Amino acid sequence: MKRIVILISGRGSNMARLLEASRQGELNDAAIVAVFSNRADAEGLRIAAQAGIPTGVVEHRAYSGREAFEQALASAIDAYAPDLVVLAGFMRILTEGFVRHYDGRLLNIHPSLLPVFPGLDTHRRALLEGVRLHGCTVHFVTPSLDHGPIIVQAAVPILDDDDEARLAARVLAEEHRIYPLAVRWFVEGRLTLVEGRVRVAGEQIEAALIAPALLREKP
Ligand code: NHR
Ligand code: GAR
Repeated sequence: MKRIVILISGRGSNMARLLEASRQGELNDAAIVAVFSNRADAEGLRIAAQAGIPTGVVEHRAYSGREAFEQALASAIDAYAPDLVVLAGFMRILTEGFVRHYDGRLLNIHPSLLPVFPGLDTHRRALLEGVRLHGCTVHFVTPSLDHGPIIVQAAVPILDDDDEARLAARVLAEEHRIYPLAVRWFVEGRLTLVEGRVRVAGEQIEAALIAPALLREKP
C-alpha cells in the first residue's frame, strides 16, 4: 500500500478528483493519508475533511521565511510517512532543500504545455500569445520551477471566442483525467528516469496524449 499526501492552496478540484479516483480503485494500491494547505480558508480542506481524510494547515504567513515554513510543512507531511507527495494547485514555490528531501516522490500538475508558460497566469498568457494548442502537464518537481521531468501531458484547442475562464475549464477537465493516470503509474512503480526523461513501463503513451476536447465539449 503506497501512502499519498496532497498539498493544496485553494479550491482543490484536482485533490477531489484524486480522492474519487482512490475510492474507485483507479490509483491501484494507494491511500490518500492526509491533505495539507498553506491557507486556512482553502475550500479543498472542507472537501477532504468531509471525505474523512485528515487535514492540516501550515500557514506560510506564520513563518519568518520560506525555509522555516517548509521545515514546518515537511514535519507535518513526514508524520504521515508518505511514499508520494502530490502538489494539487499548491501555490508556494519550494526551495531546493524541500524538493531534495522528496526527491523522486514529489509531483505537480501545471496548467500549460510545459516548457511553455511556466509560472503563473498561464491561460491569460496563452490567449495573449495566440497559441492554438494549450493544455496541462504532470511532472516531477525539481528545484527549477516547472522544469522537472514530464510524465504526461494533455492538449486542448484554443477557440476564437475563448476567454480565460472558458479555457481554464477546458484545461481543468484534462487535468482531472491525467493526474489520476500519472499517480497510478507512480504507484505501480512504472515511472523511471532515463537520461532525465520519464519512461512509463508498458504504457501506450500515445493514447494518453491526445485529448479531443472538442469532440467531448457541448457547443
Ligand atoms: N517548487 C519547485 N521547486 N519546483 C516546482 O516545479 C514547483 C514548486 C512549487 C510549486 C507549482 C507551480 C505551478 O505549477 C509548483 C511547482 C506557485 C508559483 C508562485 O509564483 C509558481 C509556480 C507554481 C506555484 N508562487 C508565489 C510564491 O512567491 C506565490 C503566489 C501566490 O501565493 O498566489 O511562491 O505553476
Ligand atoms: C489547477 O488548474 C492547477 O493546474 C493550477 O491551479 C489550479 C488548481 O485548481 N496550479 C497552478 O497554477 C500551480 N501554480 P484546483 O485547486 O481546483 O485543483
